[in-house]
Amino acid sequence: MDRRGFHRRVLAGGAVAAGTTTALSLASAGTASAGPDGAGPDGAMAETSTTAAPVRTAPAGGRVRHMRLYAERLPDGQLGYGLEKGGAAIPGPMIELTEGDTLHIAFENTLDVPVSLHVHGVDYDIANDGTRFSRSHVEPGATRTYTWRTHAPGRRADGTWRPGSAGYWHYHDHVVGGDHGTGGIRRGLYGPVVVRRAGDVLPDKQFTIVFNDMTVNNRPVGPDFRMTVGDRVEIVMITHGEYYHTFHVHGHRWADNRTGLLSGPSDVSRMVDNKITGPADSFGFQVIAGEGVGAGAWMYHCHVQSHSDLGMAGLLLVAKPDGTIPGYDPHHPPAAPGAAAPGERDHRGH
Ligand SMILES: [Cu+2]
Repeated sequence: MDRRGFHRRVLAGGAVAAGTTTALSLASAGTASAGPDGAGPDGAMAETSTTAAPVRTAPAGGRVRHMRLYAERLPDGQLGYGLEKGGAAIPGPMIELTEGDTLHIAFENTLDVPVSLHVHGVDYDIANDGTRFSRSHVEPGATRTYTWRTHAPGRRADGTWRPGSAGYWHYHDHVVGGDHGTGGIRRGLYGPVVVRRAGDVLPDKQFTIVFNDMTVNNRPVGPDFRMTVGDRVEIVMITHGEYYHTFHVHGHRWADNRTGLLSGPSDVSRMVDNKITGPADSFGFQVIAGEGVGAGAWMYHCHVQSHSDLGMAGLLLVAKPDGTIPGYDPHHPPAAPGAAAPGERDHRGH
């Protein structure tokens, strides 16, 4: 394949982002509540933050939810998961839960080969594993309901603690092209899962970035993502394929822990802006777009130099409230206002 360089991103297509996430939100719009621990006094972030309103937080878990999911062939021959027929994308839809939730997924295989749905991080029994070895795959034309459960941290009888399900996880095929789903993953059958703890801070916008072999979201050049200064932006980062990478973001950094956020001034989590990641790893974090640094075309990329040179790079297009991006010379027309791209979720309507 012709690996085009970053400067030729103009060929990536008219849409700004491919990887902006279509989504199923089970955490839906949370309820407003007090700010997170460690939030500064009013005005502490006034220089760049427009998020004066209290943060929204994840509601209590314990719900039983149902959804439909489809495996489909995309027009370009790649494969994708989608929430409706004709709606598949790469990455697949973001699935959000709160610890304690149960999710039943009626999964229909519209492909001409067997496919499955295998998830990381949450609770499932062997009948919901999504592999041939447990006969939990789905034949062409068939539908199977997978059940995922989640739980909050709890004390075991021996006094030790069982961790909760909260985390940035992912799902993928485990059947296409072999018993490990290597062909399915390579062609795009993967997507993000976010399990929150009740009370976790909810983002305004979400972006999913998947390093899959030498592509980003199965595109030879990384997609661009649009946001506005002050947006609370969540990035879910997943890696698949054959290689190790490092995920780097310009101008922003995060805590290398479960949420990417500090719990307070005494939280000793290490702050990073570059994180090594290998096949099937996933992590996520939230940043305030442009906080302390302002609007701009902020790069994200793999920091293995040959990988970024070959196209594993894109832009966080952080606009001023008036929509302008200082210093940005677009190589292609911006997407229509409000147009979301695969991998993006917008909770604020801009
Ligand atoms: Cu890389």
